[in-house]
Amino acid sequence: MLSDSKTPLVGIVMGSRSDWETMRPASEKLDALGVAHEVRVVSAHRTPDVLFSYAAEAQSRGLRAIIAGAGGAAHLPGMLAAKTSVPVLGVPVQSRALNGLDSLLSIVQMPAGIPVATFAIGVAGSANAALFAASMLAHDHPAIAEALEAFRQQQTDAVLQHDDPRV
Ligand code: RP5
Repeated sequence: MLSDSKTPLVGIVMGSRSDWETMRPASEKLDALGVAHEVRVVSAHRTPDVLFSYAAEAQSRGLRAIIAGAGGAAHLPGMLAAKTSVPVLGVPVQSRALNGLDSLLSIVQMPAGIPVATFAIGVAGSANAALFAASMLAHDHPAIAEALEAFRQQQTDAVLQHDDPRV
């Protein structure tokens, strides 16, 4: 993808290709804000060795945040956080069987000492994880700070310009 061409600052990973529709808004938001990022499927259960090497190399490859989406027995964010001190932002995928409550509880209930910042279930959490990652980077990247401010202003303007819900 386009954003892979520059050294990625953010890694977006997910447990399965089936998580992509949930994680797509994270990638789109980072693209819109000009945040270089990569997107990979990394499964805690089906490719555990890839998970370990991804976490082990994250810091030295320049990643400053990892957005990790997973559903059901959602061990990916927690296991990444166990193996790297790069901040992990967990996104619970809305599972078919239990609507994502299983994912949320799997991700949010981390033991003290291994933090995962946990976001809302589904696409809102995915978009917000990207905005949060951009905020984390803004201090050291003025262009990202500017893009974030512009986004927030546009969002506010859009609400104010259409504040009558009947039209
Ligand atoms: C998790 O299992 C993935 O994150 C996904 O949300 C869920 C189901 O995966 P698939 O069976 O669709 O590959 O590991």
